[in-house]
Amino acid sequence: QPTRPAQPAVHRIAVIPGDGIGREVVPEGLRSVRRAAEIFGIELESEQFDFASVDYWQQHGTMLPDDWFEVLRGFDAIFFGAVGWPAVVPDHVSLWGSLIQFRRRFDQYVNLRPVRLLPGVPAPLADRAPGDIDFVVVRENTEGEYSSIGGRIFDGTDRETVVQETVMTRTGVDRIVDFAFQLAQRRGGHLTSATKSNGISITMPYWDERVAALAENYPDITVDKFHIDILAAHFVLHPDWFDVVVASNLFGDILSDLGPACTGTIGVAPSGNINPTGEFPSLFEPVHGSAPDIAGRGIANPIGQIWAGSLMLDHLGHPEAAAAIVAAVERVLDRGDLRTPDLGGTASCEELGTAIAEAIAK
Ligand code: GGG
Repeated sequence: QPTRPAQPAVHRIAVIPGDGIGREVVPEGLRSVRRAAEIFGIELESEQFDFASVDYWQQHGTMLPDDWFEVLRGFDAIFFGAVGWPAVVPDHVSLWGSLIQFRRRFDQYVNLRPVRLLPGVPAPLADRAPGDIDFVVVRENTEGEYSSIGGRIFDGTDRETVVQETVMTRTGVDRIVDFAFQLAQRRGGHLTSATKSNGISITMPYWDERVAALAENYPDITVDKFHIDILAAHFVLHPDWFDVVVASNLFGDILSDLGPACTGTIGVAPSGNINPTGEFPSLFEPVHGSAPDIAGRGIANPIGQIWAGSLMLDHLGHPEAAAAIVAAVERVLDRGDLRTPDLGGTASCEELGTAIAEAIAK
């Protein structure tokens, strides 16, 4: 992996709640991060920003201020909630105007999305035992199918035509696949690649070719590949097969919602948008979006955001504090008395968040 500079004594965190349930889960994530910092003697400073939200867009006509890059690059990490409020701004405008800018300008080319079946999840939601499902989706985060290259012509006629290009560069593919191989080496020694080279006849065969080329550097890793359609089926039927799954931007996005759904709810899933060199801040968020359907009701599951806080502390060089947060999540869920509605309970976001923060211990 690229070498990261030594971590500073005081970590500066930029907090961006964003939209919808992002504003409800971010305070709960921070509650656990601050509690873990207190227990483990970690010094944190945070500053909250109102941009990258639809409210900001309504006031300024843009998602971000002109100087966002200079402002945010001074932080050690970004703690992000969710973006999107389609009743006011089309989703592609809010996403491309905020999160995608962060990922690209800060070269957060790794999107790390762990999937783990947590204890205490009701059986009908996830018909497996903890330990059966434990893998990581490594999503390419700066190119691929997320591209703004294309266009539309003959608008409003029966010849209306739209075209959008997928972009894969050798640097972009090699660095994410190499990251995934190294992660597989530190975990179970098994890498799965998501492809669709039978139907997508230029970029996906190239992806497969680069995976095969890099595999030669890792003779100890077992590599398999599946077309995305059957891979999705295997996620549902055999989630225990997987250890590290590497995928392009779009396939990784889909798989990293499907994986946690197989563990009962996507409400628990975290996401680390990592700049492995440390030249720029990395960004930590839940996998879920702003969920306008439940926003404002105080019932969102805060675990995805809390677990994202654990990933952030790990990235900042505090693995014990990170592990203590995940252990607290597991303890509280295992008790079974506090669950948000997505987990079949009636607890509020704040009740579950408070209980988890209080359960963090050395
Ligand atoms: N917390 C993540 C979030 O707000 N996601 C909104 C979304 O649509 N994300 C798409 C993506 O991650 O590419």
